[in-house]
Amino acid sequence: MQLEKYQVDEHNQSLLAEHKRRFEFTAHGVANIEDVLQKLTAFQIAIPSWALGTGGTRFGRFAGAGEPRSLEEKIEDIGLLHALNKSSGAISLHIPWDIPKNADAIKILAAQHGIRFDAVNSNTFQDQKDQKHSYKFGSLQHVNKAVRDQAIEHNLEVIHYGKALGSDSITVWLSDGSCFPGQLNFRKAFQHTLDGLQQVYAALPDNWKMFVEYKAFEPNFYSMTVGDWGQSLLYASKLGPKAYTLVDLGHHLPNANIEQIVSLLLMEKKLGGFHFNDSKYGDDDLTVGSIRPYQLFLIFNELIEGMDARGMNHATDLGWMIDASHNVKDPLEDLLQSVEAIKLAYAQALLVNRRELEQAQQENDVTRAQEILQAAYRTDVRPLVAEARLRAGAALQPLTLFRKLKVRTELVKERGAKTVATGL
Ligand SMILES: [Mn+2]
Repeated sequence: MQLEKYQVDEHNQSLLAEHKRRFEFTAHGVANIEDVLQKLTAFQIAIPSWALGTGGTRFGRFAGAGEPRSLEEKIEDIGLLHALNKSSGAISLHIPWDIPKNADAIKILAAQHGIRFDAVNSNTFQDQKDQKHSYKFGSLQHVNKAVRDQAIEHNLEVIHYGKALGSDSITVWLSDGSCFPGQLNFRKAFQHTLDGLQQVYAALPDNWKMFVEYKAFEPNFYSMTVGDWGQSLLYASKLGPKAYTLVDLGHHLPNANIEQIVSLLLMEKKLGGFHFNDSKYGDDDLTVGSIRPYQLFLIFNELIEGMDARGMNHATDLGWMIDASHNVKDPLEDLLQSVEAIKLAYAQALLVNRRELEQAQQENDVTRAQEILQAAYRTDVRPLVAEARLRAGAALQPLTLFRKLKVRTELVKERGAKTVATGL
């Protein structure tokens, strides 16, 4: 299914008068409105190839209908999202779930939808069919060199596919760790992992980045070999200037101050990218902004503060990706909601009066500092995000249009009701 421009135009026309009223009301109070709109338009969020089908838990998976059956159909799905919101112009691929059989053809297809290839992701947390050695006891940390070599070889293969598609970064997330005290020699596990990452790093093309993603627990529950931002930073620092820490919002212990982590990583020039999702308990992979929207705003507040301090381009200097799993909602609807939540938090953070906040901090005026942040957070920025979409040729209300056009029904007609996408 492909969205036609006239369908978007008709939708926008029907909502235009009401939108204009709302936009003018909000825009009135924003001094740098054109700058804000320009930044919102430029800001694109990569959609993970593994999140276009229904996810599952370790207890079960209840597949949806009309799920994409191939990489081509996944790109088609992201093309639909991008046509609706003009904010999802990138895809993040997981190898080996989505190996491009014909890279040139895939590249052309993606370009037709205005989509580029963001970070490629390796997978040494599962055993693949016909794989010689098992990752049951880890991959790069493994006590057996043959297992480590196999994991390194896989990462090199991922870089190979990424190069063919025009990607410029690899995300390495390791499930390595231990479930019981005594199982692992922490120091040796770290050293093996570092050695493996160094070999992968050595194979990076000049313009590539390597993202080292950390996670506090799961699937290992006693120790994780890349368990927190300190360990990730340690690896990234030892690896070199092309290696960065990747922050996944769901990969912390409860109540971690993620905005502070972000601030300090930016200061150290070691924040590379982001995996957006939301959670109540752990790595819940829920819709972005569905549980803790204020935290998301505070994170964006630090991102903007830190990026501006270093003169970074908000849209291009960090990797912005969603990493979520959709177990009860339509994945495409969930992704539309997630992208919207990210842009709302970004827009709110762009409204923070930084000069006044700095002054309040200098004067230890705690009340004023809180008021400044919450004034931005409590602004209804939905009309600003909608206006940026309108100017980019997207729908004023992507989700409304998605439902009005019965996109999922169309996809079920094309693909069938019993399709299961590869992925989580
Ligand atoms: Mn992640």
